[in-house]
Amino acid sequence: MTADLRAPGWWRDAVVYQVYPRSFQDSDGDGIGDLPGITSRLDHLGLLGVDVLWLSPVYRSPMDDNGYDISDYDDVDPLFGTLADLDDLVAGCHQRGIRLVMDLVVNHTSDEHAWFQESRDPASPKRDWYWWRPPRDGGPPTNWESVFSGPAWEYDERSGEYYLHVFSPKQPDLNWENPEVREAVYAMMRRWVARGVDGFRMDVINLISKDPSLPEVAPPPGRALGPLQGVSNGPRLHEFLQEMNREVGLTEHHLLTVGEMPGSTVALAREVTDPARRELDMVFTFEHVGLDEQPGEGKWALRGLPLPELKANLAGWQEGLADVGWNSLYWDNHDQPRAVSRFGDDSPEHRVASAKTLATVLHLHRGTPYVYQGEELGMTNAGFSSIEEYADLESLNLHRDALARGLPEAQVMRSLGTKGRDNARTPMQWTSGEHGGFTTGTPWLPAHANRDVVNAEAAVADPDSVFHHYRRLIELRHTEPVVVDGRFTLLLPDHPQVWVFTRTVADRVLLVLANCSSTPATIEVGSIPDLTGSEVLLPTHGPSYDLRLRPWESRIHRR
Ligand code: TEU
Repeated sequence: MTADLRAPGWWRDAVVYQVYPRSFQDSDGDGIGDLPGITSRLDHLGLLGVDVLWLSPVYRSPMDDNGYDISDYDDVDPLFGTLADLDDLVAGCHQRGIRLVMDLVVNHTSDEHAWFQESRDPASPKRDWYWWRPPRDGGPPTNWESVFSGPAWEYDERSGEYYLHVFSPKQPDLNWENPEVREAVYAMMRRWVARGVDGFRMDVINLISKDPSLPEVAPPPGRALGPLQGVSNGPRLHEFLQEMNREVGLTEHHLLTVGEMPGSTVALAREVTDPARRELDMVFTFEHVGLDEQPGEGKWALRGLPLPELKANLAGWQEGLADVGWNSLYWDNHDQPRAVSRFGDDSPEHRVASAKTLATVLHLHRGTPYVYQGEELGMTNAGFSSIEEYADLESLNLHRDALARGLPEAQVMRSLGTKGRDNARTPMQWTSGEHGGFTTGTPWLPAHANRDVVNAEAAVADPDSVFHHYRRLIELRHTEPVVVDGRFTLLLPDHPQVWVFTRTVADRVLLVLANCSSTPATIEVGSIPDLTGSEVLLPTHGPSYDLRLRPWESRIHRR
């Protein structure tokens, strides 16, 4: 555990663990995870050695989007517990030296939030808190599409106007052009800081500034307009982030800030995370999780992912943020499929080694790594075969709309099985028992059948498990400064199977060798630095200096 977690830049050698409350641990038998459940499992995080817990939303919510639609920012939803339960969780974390980061969803509220309820009245002083616009040619004001299918505008009978919702109609977008909106958000954030939280993960934060002229966005030829075009990275983004930082005291209080920024580039991230500008500490890029889709066709248009493209993408971010700014590192979260099923090989033969190797590669990059619950066990995609098994509104809407457009159901189910968000949301697998020990009731999503093999109890008991590999990687970050600071250099960029790179500070060098494929791979002698005299760390297949790597074999050489 790092010594002083609230010193400036403390998050540089930290590892963050994301908890999706609905799926982590149920304590009252209603089949839905809750805050007392999370608190009861904190020893798991302590054993893993993580420094920060990022808590996905637990605020009051109608749960249209599982809590990313907030109706009261100052209260906990009864489904998850009470404010007192949240205080207990914060205290339980702090006792273990773990910091707690809240999810902050302020691009939009729920349509059931009091602000929006008032805003529905055209005469209300809060009318301008959201994006209300008259119809254009009898239809929506612009051709913008919602991320969750259909137009991004919803018609309101009462006023005869439309309101903007980039996500579901139950998630109206706040109008950040209005200074009262911004002050209300900052005041709420200050209340959470006063309550003892250690930072914020900011949901789609680059969407808070939109082009107020609401430009028409032309659909790319031959396909529907993609979501997020015209609504992100607006002209006042930096101004709003700097104002938020100043008004809440984000830098001053050494709070961790990570902004989710779909559609951001290295150049934008470099500006946003430049400490001198006082905006955010780091951002979540979407570039590497978009490489397995047909370019420009959206997340459901599947495509194989050539390893050189993935390596080049991460290397580009490493280089772009080498001198200024900071990276966040992730494979997984509650919106993405499981890493081992997506980038690895989740077959019984290769699951363990591929989960370890993916972890080694990610955690040895420069930046702050994020571990999504269950990733440390090598949990796999849900394996659903019928639409009835899905719960996520994005998946259900897609299924309905794609079938209506005439897409073959088999193709739609393949897309959902590969990319659907419920893949990451099945209950955490604690034991091999009923529902994986997640609940004594009926879980809101079924626990995966592979819980008899993939579960925390078995993983903790087995020193060769994926869990202990993650634990050692986290320990290595805390004890080996090169992991935190070392300059990154990608080697063999075009090799289709192996991921090889070095991290260097002065004469201290770490060389990472990883076969990211399910067949043996060979590295040519002379194409990488000499391994003689190096010490082998965290090998997946036992210490070795051989340049023929077994499927998913990886190791770190230290000199
Ligand atoms: O996600 C924003 C986002 O753009 C994507 O992750 C998106 O949900 C996904 O790619 C859809 O295909 C954030 C949250 O992480 C997500 O859970 C919420 O649904 C969304 O914002 C709205 O709050």
